[in-house]
Amino acid sequence: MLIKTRPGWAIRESEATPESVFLNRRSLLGAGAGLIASAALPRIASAQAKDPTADLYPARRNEAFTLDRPVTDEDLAANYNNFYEFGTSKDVVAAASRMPTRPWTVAIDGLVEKPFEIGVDELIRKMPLEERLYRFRCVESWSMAVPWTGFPLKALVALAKPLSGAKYVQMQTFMNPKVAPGQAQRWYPWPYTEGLTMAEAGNDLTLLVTGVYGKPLANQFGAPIRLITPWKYGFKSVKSITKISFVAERPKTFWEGLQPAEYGFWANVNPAVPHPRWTQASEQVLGTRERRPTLLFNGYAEQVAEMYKGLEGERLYV
Ligand SMILES: Nc1nc2c(c(=O)[nH]1)N[C@H]1C(S)=C(S)[C@@H](COP(=O)(O)O)O[C@H]1N2
Ligand SMILES: [Mo]
Repeated sequence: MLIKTRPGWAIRESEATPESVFLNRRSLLGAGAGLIASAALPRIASAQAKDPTADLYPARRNEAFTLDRPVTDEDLAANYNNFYEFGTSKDVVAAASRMPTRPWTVAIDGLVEKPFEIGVDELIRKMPLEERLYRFRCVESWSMAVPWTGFPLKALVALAKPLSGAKYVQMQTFMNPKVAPGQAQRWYPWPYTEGLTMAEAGNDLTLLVTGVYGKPLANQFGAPIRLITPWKYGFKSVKSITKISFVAERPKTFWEGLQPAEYGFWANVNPAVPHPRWTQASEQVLGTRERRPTLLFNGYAEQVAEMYKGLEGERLYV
């Protein structure tokens, strides 16, 4: 993601280049990039086969969630990631593969009946896993269509038994600069933090995701568990979650902490509200030459618009 007041050290060529030019150059390099991708695959594939929950995949697809476009090629989606803990380029596969994802516990704390920690495998086996096809829209204005596997966040909320004072759910990524070199860069407000209102956390669309493309999550996608809120810009979808806290106050999120004028708490997709430095009216569909008009709430208005009634004074689309 681009930050406005970035000093020289923050600029990388891929960021300094307009996205469309970068993508085209990438597809021109197609053959070479493909070789790199397939050379990386066997190791990733075997790591996923060893995943203690591998037997749960592929999960049953919930046919209620349909797409208006083809699913993005797996090779492309798995090699074009934002995961700043492992660098600011889209190529984080190798660095992220060094992240140990077991044992992994998720702490549930804050305003709940009784705080607890749960091993991620126990959690995954308790929860109703299903596959859903969702559109995914990054604030940088590229988009994908992805078959995620996971369970509704509301199932975890039920398990957590929040108290009535809980108004928001805060979710955080692990903190370990030895594993994640990006976290040694102190000017970022680590650990990566995101949040939702209780209403958003309880929405049917809101998923905790543990798999993709019919397999457990590969590390670069945010293994072993990450959020997906398909009507919001991708930066809300926090990866590699270790802590879920029920809180009374709106959490300060990672990107908000870095650049509040450009990235806010709500981050709902809206083609009519430009980013301060680029339009959000259309999106580059990854893997194609197509620019498509962006849809309000990324096409999920029917399921989510109701939640924002009465909040018109908020910056809902930044
Ligand atoms: N912990 C963490 N979560 C993160 C990010 C990150 O840098 N660190 N990047 C976000 C952004 S900007 C996007 S677009 C999505 C990318 O998800 P993907 O790589 O699975 O496509 O992850 C989001 N979650
Ligand atoms: Mo993003």
